[in-house]
Amino acid sequence: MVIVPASVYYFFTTQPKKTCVKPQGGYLVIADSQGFNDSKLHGAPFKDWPIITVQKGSEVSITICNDDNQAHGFQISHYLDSQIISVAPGESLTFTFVADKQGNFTIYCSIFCTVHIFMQNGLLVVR
Ligand SMILES: [Cu+2]
Repeated sequence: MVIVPASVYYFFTTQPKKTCVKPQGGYLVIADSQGFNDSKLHGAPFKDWPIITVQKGSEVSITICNDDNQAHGFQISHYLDSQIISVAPGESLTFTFVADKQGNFTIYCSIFCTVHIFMQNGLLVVR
């Protein structure tokens, strides 16, 4: 059973990766051996990547696609950290929430994986 955090009002179960597309007006995060959206190549863990910037009060849709051969967690502090969310290899997950709190929130993989260090410094910036 998936427990939906209060601020997340659409939360779809994982689907085969074929369905993995950028949500309209939203954001696509690819998890693979290079981290989240090639975060390893963008200086992780010393630099934040990916960085998703949104306006406070806006509706934010994120699809996380797991292109790796191992499961990855996907959490956003405050917004999505009340449960362990994991996406199996070859699956994707889409969720939508209202960015109701201003600030910087860490996007991170929350389960053990071999590229964990490259998946700890994503950033959601709510302005
Ligand atoms: Cu991971």
